[in-house]
Amino acid sequence: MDKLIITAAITGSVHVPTQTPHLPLTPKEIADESVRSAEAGAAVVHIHARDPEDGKPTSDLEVFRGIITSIKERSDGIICISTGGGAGMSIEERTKTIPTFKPEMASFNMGSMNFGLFPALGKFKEFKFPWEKPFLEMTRSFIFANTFADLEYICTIMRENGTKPEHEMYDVGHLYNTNFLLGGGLLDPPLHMQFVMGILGGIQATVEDLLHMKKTADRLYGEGKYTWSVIGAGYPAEFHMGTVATMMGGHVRVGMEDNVRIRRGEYAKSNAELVEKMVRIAGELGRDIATADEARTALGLKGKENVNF
Ligand code: KMH
Ligand code: ZN
Repeated sequence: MDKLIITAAITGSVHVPTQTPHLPLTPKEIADESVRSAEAGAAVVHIHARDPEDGKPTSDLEVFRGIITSIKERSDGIICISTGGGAGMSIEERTKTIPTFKPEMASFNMGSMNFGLFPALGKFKEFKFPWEKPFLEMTRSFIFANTFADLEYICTIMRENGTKPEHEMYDVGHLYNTNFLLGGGLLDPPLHMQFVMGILGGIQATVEDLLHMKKTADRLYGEGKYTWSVIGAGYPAEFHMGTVATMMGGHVRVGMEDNVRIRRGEYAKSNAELVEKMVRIAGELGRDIATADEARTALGLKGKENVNF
């Protein structure tokens, strides 16, 4: 089997600061956690930005610049920038990092969907920052919009800037949307996709659903003709899905964007701790871990020297 590519999704825009005291919020915290995760075995770090004052997801280019330049100075990990952004951001806000920084890799969300974060409201009486409660409440009526016009636009800017898309597939229909774009000549194979399992509004994190995603992708794109990774949202889904993907020859994403627990009832103290656990599981299953440069080759990336930061 190919070596396992581990992605660490460091902070995201799904969890609010109240959900764990360990969520990295400032550019320094996000960059430090990224460097430590890469040292622990992550070939890729997936980056969102947050307002340093209150941890609210932001699309501010200078905040992004601070994070990614600091990572690049200290690590050769692959930087995959989010174009999902945060709930309520426009498509322009979500994607302006691509022409600005020309990253090696960026996420690409493959369809519109409900994206419900509001069940977290029931778990807390008090919130650390005033924006958190209305943000979670708003997701009751939020549609994560990724229309065909948006998808075509993102295909164009990714291609223009030499950025490899990581296709986020939250449901089976997203596999078909992507195939439609591929058929229209808007994407360059081989594709790299990530099955996102367990978001409220998308397919759930069960082994049956993961197999269905994989079988459908094999039928559409050809077995072995694409690379794939998995996200399991929450605990224990992150490690359950990661274990199955490791056994099946896929790749894995872990990190506090998706899950804040290292084991039942215990917060992960860092993203590196989540990466270390995945490295241990892979070791027990006999799968070697890819370095960043091995992942660059496996994913066909343009290289760290060809970015604009
Ligand atoms: N937040 C995850 C469910 C993105 O940033 O573009 C998926 C994600 C999407 O990471
Ligand atoms: Zn993300």
